[in-house]
Amino acid sequence: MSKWVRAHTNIALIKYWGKENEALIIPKNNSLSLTLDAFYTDTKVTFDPSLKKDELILDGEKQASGVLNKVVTVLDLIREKAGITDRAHVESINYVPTAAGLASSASGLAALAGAANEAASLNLSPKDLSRLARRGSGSASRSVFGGFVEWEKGTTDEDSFASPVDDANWDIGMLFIIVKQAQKDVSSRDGMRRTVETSPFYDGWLATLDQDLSDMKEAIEEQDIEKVGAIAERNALKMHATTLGANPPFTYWTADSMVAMDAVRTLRKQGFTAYFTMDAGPNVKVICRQSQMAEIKLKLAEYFDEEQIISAKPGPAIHLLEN
Ligand code: 2P0
Repeated sequence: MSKWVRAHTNIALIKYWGKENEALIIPKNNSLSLTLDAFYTDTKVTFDPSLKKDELILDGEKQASGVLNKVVTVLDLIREKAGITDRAHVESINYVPTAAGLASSASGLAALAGAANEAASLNLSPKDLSRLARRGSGSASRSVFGGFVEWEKGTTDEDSFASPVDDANWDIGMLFIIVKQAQKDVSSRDGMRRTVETSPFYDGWLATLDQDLSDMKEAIEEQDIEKVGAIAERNALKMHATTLGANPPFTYWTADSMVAMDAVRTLRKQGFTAYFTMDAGPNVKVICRQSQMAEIKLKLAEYFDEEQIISAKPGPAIHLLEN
């Protein structure tokens, strides 16, 4: 039955960067993320025999069929499993502050997997939902769960999925610094492919990941936010270093990203718990204590407009909405 499903975005503290298998989206390494409450996607899928093609209405606007590749991939997998041949009408609403420039593939493809599962009455387990979301977008595999989540890379379609690590019900939060977009992004899909194929730094990145991951899990278990932040920050810097070695080289950093990273280092010198991470775009995310978030936000307002800074707390797993 058609039902609205909500999935929250997640930010990786140990990054996913590179695929072992492009078609199945099997990653080169395990990644670990925090699901957040502030950004999410609501989606409803309806299979409709009168449709000739799948269609997506995103925030009230019908999308061109050229941008539906990831959506059709997930719908085809559901159709195959359920023996459905009808095309689907997909309605989706992204709850991301206007002009935030935040990619929403993690929450978007997870919500789609959940909504398609409902529409096809497949009753998939969370694990199978994670595997399905992964086929749409790798990071979406992690948005099926709340709190801290690890995506186990696996080696096949069957054993590559995410699972919960910790509910994050402690004093941790994240501030998003939404910097102004300067130029067109290299998509994360193209960026990671180019890095794997051409960057001499890629092997160096992979070589340190097991250590980062086990240190991170230990830090989470100890609820040691200083340690969580420090590991996340250096993991992100290593990931971004690989892009500079690619051919042609590229970076997701802009001048404003550098200002934000520097502001976080200054906060740290002033005694705040604050560490940054960055993804395939210029925005900077600050790992901090929820209890210090208001004060840190004020400090960051010395560098950025207040509406560029958004607070987030740990968020829940994918779930059905009432109506
Ligand atoms: C992550 N990113 O772990 C990493 C860090 C960006 C930088 O996952 O090709 O949209 O659809 O699997 O999941 C963004 O990549 O890529 C991403 P595909 P996805 O969050």
